[in-house]
Formats: sequence, C-alpha cells, structure tokens
Amino acid sequence: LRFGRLLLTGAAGGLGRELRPRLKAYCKTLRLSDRADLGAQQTGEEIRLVELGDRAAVRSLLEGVDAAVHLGGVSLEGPFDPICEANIVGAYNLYEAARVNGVKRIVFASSNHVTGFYRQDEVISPADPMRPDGLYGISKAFGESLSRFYFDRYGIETACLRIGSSFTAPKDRRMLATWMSYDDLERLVVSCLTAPVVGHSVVYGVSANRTVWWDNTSARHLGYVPQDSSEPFRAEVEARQPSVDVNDPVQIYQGGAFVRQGPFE
Ligand code: 15L
Repeated sequence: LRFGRLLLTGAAGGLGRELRPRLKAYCKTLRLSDRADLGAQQTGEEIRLVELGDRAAVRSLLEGVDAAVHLGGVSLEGPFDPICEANIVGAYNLYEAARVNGVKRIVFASSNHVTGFYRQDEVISPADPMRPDGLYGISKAFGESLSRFYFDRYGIETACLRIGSSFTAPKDRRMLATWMSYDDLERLVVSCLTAPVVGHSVVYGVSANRTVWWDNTSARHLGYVPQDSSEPFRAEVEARQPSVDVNDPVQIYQGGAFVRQGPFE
C-alpha cells in the first residue's frame, strides 16, 4: 500500500472498470467517480457521481486525495460541445481542484490520437510535434498542454499516457501496433504513480508489440516495462483482415478510423 486515498475518474468506462479492482492493491481508499452508474460501493471504495464540467463538484472530488488517475471524459471522436465540456472544461476543473487541494501527482489518460495524423510507416516519439486527428485528439492535446503548465507553474506532476488501443485483444491490423493489454495498462499506471520523479512526462501506452510506431525511450525514467505483445494474435487478425488498402486514410495514418470522421456541424 503506497497511498492513503487514490482517485480514479471515469471509473465506469472500459479502462476504469479494469483498473478499479487492480488499483485497490495500492491504496487504503479508492475514490471512484463517473457520471454513469458505478454499481455498489465495495469495502475500501468511495463512490462519487460527478460531472467533470461541474467545477464545484470536481473541486470537492479531489479533497483529501494523494494522487489521481484521470480517465474521465469523452473517449471517442464526435461533436465539439460534449468533448469541450468533459475533456477541456473538465481537465481545467480537475487541475484547478488539484492545485487548490494540494494534489501533487496526476496520471492523465491522453491518447494516441494526439499524433494520429502521423503515418503508419513512421516511428515517432513524444518529442515530435502534435498532429491531432480530430476534436477528441485536440482535447487531449489541450490536457497535455494544461498539465505541462500546471507542472511548470505549480509543480503538480503529470504523466500523460498516450494510450494506444487497450482492449482484451487487438481487433484489426492497426491494433497489432497500437494494442496495450490490461496487465500492461496496470503496469504503466502503477509505474507513473510510484516513480520517484515524474515531472511532466509523455509516454505512449502500448505493449511490447513487434510492429512499433512509438519510441518511448524518453520516458524510461518512469520504469514502465511492458510484458505483453500483440504477436500471439497476429495470425488470427491477419486472417480476419487479409488485405490492406494502402490508399485508404484509415490505413495510411496512425489514428485509423478517427482520421476520417466529421465534420459534425
Ligand atoms: C482512443 O482514444 C479511444 O478511446 C479507444 O476507444 C480506441 O479507439 C483507441 O483510441 C484507438 O486508437 O484504438
């Protein structure tokens, strides 16, 4: 047990549900928040139904918290207003709440869609300029900039996780490169919570796959060593998706299907 109280936002989402039981091992109390139903409160849990756009509610959500894992928000490409409310206003509310309540470390779920307009034949690193592939990616880019400011100005440490595709298994050829197992997700989040120094770091959330688009060398101080790989799924994925259309933007760019969505007005 390293923490008295940890906060997990977005606890009802796909990754929140995975991390909920896993993070309990690292804290006395796990505070869980979401706008959606979180089910029954288990021993060692505190459940809070909170809209990230509600500044006062988010402020009290971070009271008495040692560190936060911020997964909350819209997780897909879509119209601007909901993304703005949850991901842009919501991220601001969260960092202001961290500042006011003295929370010193945040693990922020960013996304590979911050750099989704790089090509699948390029290997990039967190040092490369952002190339968001839509409004969702732009909102995550905002979160990365915001957290950098809160580190430079107020000393609040953040690890920005540019999560690839964290599902039970890779679903298509793209995910052979972008896949991160749930066990590696846990390893990454725990590394970021427990590393002696995080500062402001950006790391791609990906397993040790054979096909590599992202170079995490600059984040080695976090101590994240992925143990899983998409390789055992390759034969099955390639059989299901036998050919790749090299002229299709979905197969040209790292962001996949996200790159050709919208406009929404
Ligand atoms: C994301 O950011 C989404 O939240 C997730 O549902 C996946 O689509 C993932 O990216 C991906 O790029 O595969």
